[in-house]
Amino acid sequence: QPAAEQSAPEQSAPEQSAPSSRASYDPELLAWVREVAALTTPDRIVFADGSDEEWTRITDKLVDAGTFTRLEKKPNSFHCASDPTDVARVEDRTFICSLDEKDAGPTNNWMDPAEMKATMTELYRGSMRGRTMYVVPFCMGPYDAANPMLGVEITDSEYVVASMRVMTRMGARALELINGGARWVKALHSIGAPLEPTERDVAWPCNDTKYISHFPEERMIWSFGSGYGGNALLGKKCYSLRIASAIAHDEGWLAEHMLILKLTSPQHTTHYIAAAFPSACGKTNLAMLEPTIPGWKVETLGDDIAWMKFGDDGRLYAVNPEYGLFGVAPGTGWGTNPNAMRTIEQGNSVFTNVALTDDGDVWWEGMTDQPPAHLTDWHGKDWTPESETPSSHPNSRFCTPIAQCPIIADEYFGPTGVPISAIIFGGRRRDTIPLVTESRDWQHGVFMGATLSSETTAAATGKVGVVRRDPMAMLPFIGYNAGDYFAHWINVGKGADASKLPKIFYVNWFRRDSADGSFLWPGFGENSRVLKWIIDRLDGQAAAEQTPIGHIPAAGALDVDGLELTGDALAKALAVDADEWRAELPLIEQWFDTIGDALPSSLRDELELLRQRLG
Ligand code: GTP
Ligand code: SPV
Ligand code: MN
Repeated sequence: QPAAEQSAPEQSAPEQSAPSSRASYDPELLAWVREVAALTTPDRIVFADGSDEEWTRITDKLVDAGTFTRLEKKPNSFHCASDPTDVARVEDRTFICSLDEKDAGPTNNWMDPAEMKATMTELYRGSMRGRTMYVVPFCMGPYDAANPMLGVEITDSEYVVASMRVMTRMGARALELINGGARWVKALHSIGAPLEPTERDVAWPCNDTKYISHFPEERMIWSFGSGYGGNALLGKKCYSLRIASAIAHDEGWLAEHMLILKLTSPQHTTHYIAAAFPSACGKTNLAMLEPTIPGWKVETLGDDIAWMKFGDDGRLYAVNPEYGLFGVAPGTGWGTNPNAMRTIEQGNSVFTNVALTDDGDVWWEGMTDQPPAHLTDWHGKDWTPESETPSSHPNSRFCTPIAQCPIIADEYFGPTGVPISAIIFGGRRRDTIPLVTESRDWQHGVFMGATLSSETTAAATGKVGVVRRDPMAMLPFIGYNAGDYFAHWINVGKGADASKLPKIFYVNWFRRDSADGSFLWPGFGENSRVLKWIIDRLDGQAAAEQTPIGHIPAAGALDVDGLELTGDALAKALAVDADEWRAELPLIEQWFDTIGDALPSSLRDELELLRQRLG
């Protein structure tokens, strides 16, 4: 007897969690659940309903298993330490399995879909033995969107079920929409750690062999071997960026690695801004910024992903498909990001790979000026301020409901999204890139995005601090050919009324003084000064200086009232050094060469124009 038939109804504990009879299930869902169960041979199948009772059951189970430690100091919150080898996205194990290799493009790993399925089928065979298989229906973005973006993740990880409940709209309502005939994405996940009857489980089961595979034509995801966020919470990067970017390309919209914020001036004019920075380069911080300039207000709509579509009025509207925040912990503190601290203080959160305090709270580098005298570090070892290694992994994360953010904008809860006035690209560069630059026009802005460069961070495995091109902060997330992606961006501009398009800017909070290596710009709340200049530019209120790379704030145009900057730090932060930029030209050329034939000729033209302007 097929496993699903045997156990699905009676195992899904609360009665309202699953449809009352099998007949009302979407037939494709039921067939897929049966097929996966037959392959992975779990002991039990549970349909997740997203209820509070289920959360309690799952988190209790994780506490019993030693995976979670319940926090004394934050309500309904948990500490979790992963296996030390399973702490970040694995870009070298991430694949776009398009039918034709050229559709994956030169920036993605590719494998023939049939070959990938054959390989992974053998990995999945029996991979859920001794475990529970959860069927997790979810919706990215509002349920009442014109076309709700549904998915079902099958997983054998309780950590994933708990995290999906925080990060997505998950459970009974999503299942109802699916059973009602809405389209949905299949997302299969196994940690790849079958349990023998006598075997004791480890706190963080995973597998050394990892695959994060995407089948863009089938709108399907297969993930194996990892329990970490971006590898395992398949609604996030896999669906909302890699698969969604392929859908967006087909349908004429944009799925981007962007925060969304609402900015209100002292005169009560409001603007919505979207900003793309690579992983661990400041999106969450900018999204919740507390302005240091009087009278300005920021409200949050999203901190990682934006889906942008044209409205009937010709403007580009952005929606955040996520329901939670999966933020970088280190560096998050009352001084840098008080709104993130207020969000997590309310509880209902999971903290992974941070340190545990002796009184049952979490701590990480940068949370407070003075570290506690004693901690249990993310390896479970004693830690004191004298310890030589950090208490928390540099990519440790808090996972918390976005609705708890004290400055969440009301518009977050609406179905249509918000009209974007400005798009900001940014990277982490110690030199060359000025604090802020305004593009000359849409095409030049796309050139800025397409040539964006940034130092690698701990958000992905591999070397940290290496400068690489990270176009639109999407290098690891474009679900198809990067050249076609650039052409799509150009076309989005061509098809629109130019006066209604967002203006494009490029920022760099991370430029350093070559003399002592310190940051030239204080960042965080002070970034409101840059946002103000950007908004004033849109309204024709701020002065700019033309440079070969675009417009930068004219002398005195950036509001630095009350800001104490040492010496010529501001001038250095804003400087356009022609020699540094001439050194950048061959690197951009090389990058464009790797993109090959699919690169739009207009981007080559932009490079040529830049070369000419630099002289
Ligand atoms: P992902 O969640 O990986 O996509 O990262 P993110 O882009 O949301 O980055 P986040 O805001 O979490 O910031 C990453 C790191 O950069 C943290 O350690 C921050 O403290 C630091 N950071 C953020 N903004 C600034 C800034 O303006 N200046 C400086 N110097 N550091 C910053
Ligand atoms: C990122 O790496 O850009 C993140 C965290 O936002 S993850 O969920 O791992 O993708
Ligand atoms: Mn991210």
